[in-house]
Amino acid sequence: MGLIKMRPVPVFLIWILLLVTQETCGISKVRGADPQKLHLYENKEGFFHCLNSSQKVPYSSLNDDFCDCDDGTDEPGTAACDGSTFYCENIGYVPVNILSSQVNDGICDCCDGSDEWLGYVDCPNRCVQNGKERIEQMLAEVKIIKQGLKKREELKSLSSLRFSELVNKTKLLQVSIHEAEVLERKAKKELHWLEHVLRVIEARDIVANASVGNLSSHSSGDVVTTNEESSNDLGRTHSLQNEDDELNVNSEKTSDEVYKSTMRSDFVLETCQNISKVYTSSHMLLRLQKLFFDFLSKFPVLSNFFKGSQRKIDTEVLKLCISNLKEHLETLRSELEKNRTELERVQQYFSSDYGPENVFLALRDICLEVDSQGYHYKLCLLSHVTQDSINLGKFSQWDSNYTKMIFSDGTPCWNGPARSTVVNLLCGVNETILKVSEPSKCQYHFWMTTCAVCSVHEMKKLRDEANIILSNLNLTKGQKSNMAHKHDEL
Ligand code: MAN
Repeated sequence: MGLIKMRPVPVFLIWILLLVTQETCGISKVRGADPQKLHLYENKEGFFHCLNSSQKVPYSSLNDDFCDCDDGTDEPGTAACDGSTFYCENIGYVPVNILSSQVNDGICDCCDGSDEWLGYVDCPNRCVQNGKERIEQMLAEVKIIKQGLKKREELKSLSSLRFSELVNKTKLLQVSIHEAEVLERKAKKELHWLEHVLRVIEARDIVANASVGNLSSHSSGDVVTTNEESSNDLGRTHSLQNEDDELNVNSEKTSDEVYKSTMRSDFVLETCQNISKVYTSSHMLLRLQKLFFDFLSKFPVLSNFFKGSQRKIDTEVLKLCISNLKEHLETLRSELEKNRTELERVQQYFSSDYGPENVFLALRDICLEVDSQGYHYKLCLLSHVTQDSINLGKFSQWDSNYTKMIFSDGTPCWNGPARSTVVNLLCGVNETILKVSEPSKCQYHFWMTTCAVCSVHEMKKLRDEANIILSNLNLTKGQKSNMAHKHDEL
C-alpha cells in the first residue's frame, strides 16, 4: 500500500485536469474507459450516449465526478458512480478493470498507479516488476502441471486397472453366488428327502416292534393294514405312509437283488462321503446331482426291506449323512452370506461417479489427515470426512467440472443443519491437504492438491497469460531474449 498524502485538491484544479485529459487526448483516451469501448465515448452532437441504456447526457458530463447516466457509464474515470468500472492499462503487465469506487481511494490498485490520479497517494509503476514476478510464478506453476500431468497418466492406468478388477470380481462373485444358491437349493431339498426317509424308517421300526403279527410272514404286506392293527403310533404311521407315496415308492419295481447291492451300509456311507466331497467343492454340482439321484432312486426298496424283514439299512449312517449334509449346508450358507456382502461392497464402487476416464477411481478410500484449529480432520476421498469423531458428511456429488467433491448429511449441527463439506481440488503432484476452514457454522471447506485435476487446458491458460504479459513488457533486447527463453519453458 502506498503512503497517503492528505493534500486537499481545489475543485477548479480538478476541472482543469479533467478538461485537459479530454481535450489533449480527445476520443483517443477517456480516463478509465476500456480502449475496446472507446468508440462508444464519441461526442455525438454535444451528447454522450450512456452505454447500457438509451439515455443521453451532455458530453461535458463525461467524467465530471457526478453520476449522470443511470447505468453509471459516464464516469469511467471517477468514483462518482456505484458499480461502474475503471480500466487500468497496466502497460508491462495485465490490463484489468477495477471498481470505480477504488479510484482515488488512497490505495494503489492498478500496478501502473493510474487509479490514484489525484495523487493522494504515491503509486510507483510496478507493472514490469509484477510481470516478471508473475512469469516466474507461472514457470513454477507450469512445472507442477507438467509433473502432475505425468502422474495423472499413472493414476488413470491405476484407475482403469482397478475398474477391470472390480468388474472381474463382480462377475466371479455373481457366478459363485449363483452356483452356491443352486447348490443350497439342492442340498435343502436332498436334506429334506433324507430326513423324510429317516422318519419313514424310524416309524416303521416302531410299527414293526409294536406289531402283534410277524411282518415277515406277510408276503406282500400292507403296511397300512398292519398299522391299523397295531399301536398308538397308528396316526403317525398313516401320515408317513402318505409321505412315502409322495416319494413315488414303487416296491414292485425293485427287486431284492437291487436292494442287496445298493442298500448296504457301506454303500450309504460311501454315498455320504461322496456327498461331503461334493459339498466342499462348489464346482461339482452335476456330480452331486447324479450321486444323489442315484442314491435316492434306490429308496423305494425300503418298502421291500420292511416287507421282507431284510432290514439292513443303517439308520445311524443315515443320521450321520444328514448331520454331514447339515454341516455342509451351514458352511455353504455362511460362504454365500460372505460373498453376498462382498458383492454388495464391490457393487457400491459402481454407484459413484469417478469423473472423466474414471480417473478418480484409484483415489477412492485414500484417507488424508490434518490437524487444524484444535481438531483432527480425516478426509477419505469419495467416501467421508470426519472432525475428531464427528461426521462432516459422506460423499454425495461433484461440481460440474470435477474440481469440488461435495460431502453432505453429516452429524447435525446443534440447532442447525447437518454438517457438510466442500473439498476444493487444485493441481499438484501429490494428494495433500493445504487448508481447512469453517466459513460458516458446520460448513467446512478443504483445499487439497491432486494430480487428478491437472489439465492441459490449465497450462494453455497460463501460456496465454504469459503471452499477454510478454507482449506488454517493455523490454530491452537482452531482457527479451531472456524472457523468450522463459516463455519456451512455459
Ligand atoms: C463442534 C465442531 C465445530 C462446530 C460446533 C458447532 O464444536 O464441530 O466445528 O462449529 O461443533 O456447535
